[in-house]
Amino acid sequence: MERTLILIKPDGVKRRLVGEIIKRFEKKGMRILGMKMLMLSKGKAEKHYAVHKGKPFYNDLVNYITSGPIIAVLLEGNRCIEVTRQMCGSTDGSKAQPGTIRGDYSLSIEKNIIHASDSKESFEYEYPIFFSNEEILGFEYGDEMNII
Ligand code: 3AN
Repeated sequence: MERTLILIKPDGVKRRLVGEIIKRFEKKGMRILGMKMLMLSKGKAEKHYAVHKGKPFYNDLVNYITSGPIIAVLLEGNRCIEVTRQMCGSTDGSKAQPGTIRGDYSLSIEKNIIHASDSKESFEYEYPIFFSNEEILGFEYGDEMNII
């Protein structure tokens, strides 16, 4: 079963959207295998966004993601990497489709509420920045047949 990582960014936390966002993934049928609230260190933020190093928005991105608490959630579900990305919507909240998280709650390309891994490779790189293997709880929900 596929896994992915989402981060609710400081704007999502400060705007009290945590429950609203997690609710969407739960109702879609994804399983939460790990979840924590944390202040990201600069070093970890730089590692997470290493692919963007050198881009004009890189410093602002690192400063923003470290500016307040974030929520990291490790999800599991059928094709959940692509499904999660679709549910987040386009990077720029002002262009994201209504009905998506960014389309419903953001007008900004920088303060766009949520991060979600964009590939299996990105997930494998990103999740250890936030979770140790012991913090990922691979239990059975027991209701898979109702969802997939
Ligand atoms: P996504 O989060 O949709 O995968 P990426 O990976 O292209 O988007 O960019 C990572 C993050 O960098 C975005 N979530 C956004 O916060 C920020 N970002 C991307 N492009 C820009 C830009 N042109 N100006 C400012 N921030 C940007």
